Amino acid sequence: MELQSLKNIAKQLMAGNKGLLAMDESTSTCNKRFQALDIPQTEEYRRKYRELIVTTPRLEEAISGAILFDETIRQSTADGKLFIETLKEKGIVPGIKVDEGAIDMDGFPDEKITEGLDNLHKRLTEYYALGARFAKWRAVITIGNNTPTSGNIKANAFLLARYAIICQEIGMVPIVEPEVLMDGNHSLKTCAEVTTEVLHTVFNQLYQQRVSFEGMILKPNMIVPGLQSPQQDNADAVADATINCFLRCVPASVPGIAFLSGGQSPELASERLNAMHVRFKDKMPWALTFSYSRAVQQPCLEKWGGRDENIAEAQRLLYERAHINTLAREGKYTAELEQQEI
Ligand code: 5MM
Repeated sequence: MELQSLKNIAKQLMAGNKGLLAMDESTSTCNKRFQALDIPQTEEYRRKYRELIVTTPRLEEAISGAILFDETIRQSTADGKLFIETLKEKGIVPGIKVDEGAIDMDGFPDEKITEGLDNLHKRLTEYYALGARFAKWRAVITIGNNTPTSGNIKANAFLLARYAIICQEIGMVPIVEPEVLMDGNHSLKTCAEVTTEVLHTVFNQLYQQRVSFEGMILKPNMIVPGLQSPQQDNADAVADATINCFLRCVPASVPGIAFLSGGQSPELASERLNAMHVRFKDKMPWALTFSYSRAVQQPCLEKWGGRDENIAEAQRLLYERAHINTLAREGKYTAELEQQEI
């Protein structure tokens, strides 16, 4: 492992005011999103949609890295250029989702465990040869009456750490994504307590498995109340809870933190990222940005709807949402931006 080259990749991913674009929906997740909009759930339509994304004009002004899925990394534009080549030409670093999804965890009712460690070294070696320079693995933690259990948190953290050290050995920056889900009626305080426990456990496991913190990126949830909670705290409260938790749990040697959106609306995901930068300017040791899927893609996907005649406007909406998040990363987001056409 060349630590300096991992650091360079991480630096490129966290550069300036840019963020990451998660376009790594597995076939079943992508089909679910297509089905909701009556878009045909075929490989060709998934390809068309990913072509729309990677060929979006000016995407590279807002996006530093794009996370692909196994099907997507092998696909090409209609005129035969591999998506990965299109991204590289734009200066966007290609990445790859390598977990194989979260399944029910045997012995732990209502909890999930992520699969994908088998043959991971071999799979990563192939992805590296294809041009991917970072990877992503998502663990899912559920807040419920009796969850999460420490057994579930530890098992997920161990897998994240094994995945991360394998990536680093191959020369790829691991994005470590422990997601505490927003589902439930729990409070902001409960989300903070659970996220704190999860992050401490994950960083302990990363340390045990000899992962270099300097050569990784954390992709966490924001600390938010459950979607069904009667008390929906404002962006300042979310910002304070989130960054105070990270200041306690995330080592300063980690170069970057890039949030998932987790089902927040595009507007809330931008407003909350912005509040963190406004309230903690110069107080954070790591770069802090976005790695959204739904909160960047949703308006674009809805506009496209599977129709060629909508591609240009859908691409404009994708760029607009990515651009708004670069402003949030600078603490320059305002609600008025949502009314303007960018
Ligand atoms: C949490 O999901 C990740 C971030 O997306 P959001 O910003 O929409 O929350 C995302 O990268 C996710 O890991 C991929 O979409 C793959 O998910 P599946 O469920 O298909 O494995």
